[in-house]
Amino acid sequence: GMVRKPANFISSISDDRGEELKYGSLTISEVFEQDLGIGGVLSLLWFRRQLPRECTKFIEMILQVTADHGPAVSGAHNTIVTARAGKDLVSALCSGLLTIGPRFGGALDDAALMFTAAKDSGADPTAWIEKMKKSNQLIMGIGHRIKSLANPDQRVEIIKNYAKKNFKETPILDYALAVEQITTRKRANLILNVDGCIAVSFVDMIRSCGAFTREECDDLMSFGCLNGLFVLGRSMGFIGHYLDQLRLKQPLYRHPWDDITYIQEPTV
Ligand code: Q5B
Repeated sequence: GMVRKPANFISSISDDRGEELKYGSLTISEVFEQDLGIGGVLSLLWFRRQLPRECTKFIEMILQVTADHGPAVSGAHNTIVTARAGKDLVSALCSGLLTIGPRFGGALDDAALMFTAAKDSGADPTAWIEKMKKSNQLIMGIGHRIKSLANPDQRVEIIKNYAKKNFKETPILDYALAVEQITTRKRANLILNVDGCIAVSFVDMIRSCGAFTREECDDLMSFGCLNGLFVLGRSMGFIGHYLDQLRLKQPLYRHPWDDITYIQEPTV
């Protein structure tokens, strides 16, 4: 009989072979007939399932609150400098995206892992913070350069309020808020930040919506899908900054000498 050549690739999220493109098992026509929106499409392609409306709306809210945070943040700054060096849109976007990491915008997955492990272990928030300090570990999802108790972040309020109102339970968010109560006593800017609030609320969502097993929830966190949400959202802002610089016909950027401290040390 015929011997079938083993495939080099396997894929399970989309299919363009038939008459109509499919996302998961839904044709692109069905995606529009059912008005799934960006949250529904993302759920099909990232999670291979149709999530309830309160979840797809939450995903869309995450993309909206992370879309931009002004020109001063690391990623927008890089995008702007790259645009002004005459590079193309993709290069400027990539240059911005490459700054997303543990300090800026890329703290979501580790925040989810840390707070979830802490809550699941039954650790008391005060004891857990002390343990983190002793092991010299920063708590991902805590702290902000400019946001603080005196200058609260409305994005965090929006996400927090939605999670509280729409998810069956929010134990990980509640734990993170208990941690924030303690860290902000040390410094007013050690708040639960936008990365952290999205991360813990997202864990509460996937754990309580009934669409995922506990193992699938753990996998999603370990795969980096939460940082993926920030990357996707903030790409909107970075592209905006790129287009803005071209519109404003900005010249090559050169950092002023008087804003650099030159340290003269004898060459060894
Ligand atoms: N301390 C965010 O630091 C920042 C601590 C901490 C325990 C912590 C810092 C941090 C964890 C990573 C994280 C996401 C680097 C941030 C984002 C998106 C954004 C950005 C935007 C947007 C800020 C001073 C003292 C030291 C530290 C202690 C600080 N963080 N202790 N756990 N997590 N957080 N990143 O203010 O005793 O004086 O030595 O790494 O969640 O990226 O808008 O800008 O939308 O674009 O520079 O919102 O918190 O303070 O690092 O000098 O620390 O606080 O140990 O203590 P800062 P540092 P001590 S949201």
